[in-house]
Amino acid sequence: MEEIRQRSLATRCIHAGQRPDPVTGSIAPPIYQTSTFAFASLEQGAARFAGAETGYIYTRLGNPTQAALEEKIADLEGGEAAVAFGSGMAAIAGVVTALVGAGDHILFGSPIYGCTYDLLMDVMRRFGVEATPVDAARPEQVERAIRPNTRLLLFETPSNPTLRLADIRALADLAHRHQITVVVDNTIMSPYLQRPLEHGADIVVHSATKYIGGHGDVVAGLAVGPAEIMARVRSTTLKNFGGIISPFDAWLLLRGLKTLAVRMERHSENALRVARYLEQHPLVMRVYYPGLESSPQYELARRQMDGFGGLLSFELLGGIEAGRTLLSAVQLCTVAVSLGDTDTLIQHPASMTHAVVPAEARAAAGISDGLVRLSVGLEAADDIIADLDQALAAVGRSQRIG
Ligand code: LCS
Repeated sequence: MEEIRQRSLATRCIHAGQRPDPVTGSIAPPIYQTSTFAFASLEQGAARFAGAETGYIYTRLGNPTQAALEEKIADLEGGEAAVAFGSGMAAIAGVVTALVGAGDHILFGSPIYGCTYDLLMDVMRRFGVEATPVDAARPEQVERAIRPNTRLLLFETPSNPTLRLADIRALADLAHRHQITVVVDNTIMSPYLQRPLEHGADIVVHSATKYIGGHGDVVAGLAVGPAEIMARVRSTTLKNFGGIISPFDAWLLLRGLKTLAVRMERHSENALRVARYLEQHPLVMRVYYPGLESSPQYELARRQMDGFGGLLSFELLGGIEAGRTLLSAVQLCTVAVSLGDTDTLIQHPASMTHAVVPAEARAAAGISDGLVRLSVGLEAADDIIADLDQALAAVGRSQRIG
């Protein structure tokens, strides 16, 4: 498939990893909804288990629909190989546990998705692995936190939920000077808007539940990186923890990826309009969106990303009470966690996605109790803005009454 990599990303979203089914000519990939595969002979079964012959054995060890998805995402991220998982957390846990062991140390960018924080600070600790949060936007702080046993640097850029950016190139250069593997969670951008491997990262992970699926109907995860590391992930943690993706969910992601380019362009366009609307609203103190010229990280965003994406967050005047009123007053926006869906979703990180992070750690990461997160969907931007406008008017009325 080398020549497909010469084509533009929008074309590759549609064509990468795809060839007509050799038996029927079906263009859409078949869903190989099977748990196991027949061997032609005892010898063939033994040869497949021994690795002497390639071919499928059992769906936890590999399946053609999963393989088609892995080939496509490896192409889009510009990596050698990929492994698909049953959720973003399975992908993160699968990569982390394949690469570290008792006595090792992990650095991670803060803020980070709540369950990733919990995995690193609680579960990994119980297996003898220490983890330290750092501000990945400050490479000098990251370098100071490196220990002789640091093996992994894991961060999101932009981060969930404050959209803080990290300079992937700068962090990869410094981590590699210390033989540290760099893992970037690219969930909030998708490969259409950012490809961390091009900036020196070693491994990319995704909650494919978000923009890659794109329609809010599947939970899945992906990891992309060097073939040797991905083979290790597949033959250790994927195989033995068993957090695989189902063939049907792999197919849903293949379907979602076909429209990734047009969706990300529309998400970005809508989110920029919403961010500009919120920025001028008297009840909004601060908007976090890397596409605003007023963002302190605007230059880095332009250098590292091909667009600004669909996620933003904001602080309301009046803190948590104002947030409660806003979330009760929206009509078109749905109060729900997750992000990257066609539908606009609004949520309150301190009580929802990041409730598992201790209050002091949330405060240190800049997640205030008044922060509201908005995943801007694909509806008409005017309708999203009109809904926020009427909900903010309700906040204004409640404050005058209060
Ligand atoms: N990484 C990021 C950046 C995420 O936002 C999430 C989920 C995950 C990993 C985990 O992926 P999952 O296992 O859910 O597929 N983020 C969520 C959020 O912000 N709201 O609900 C889930």
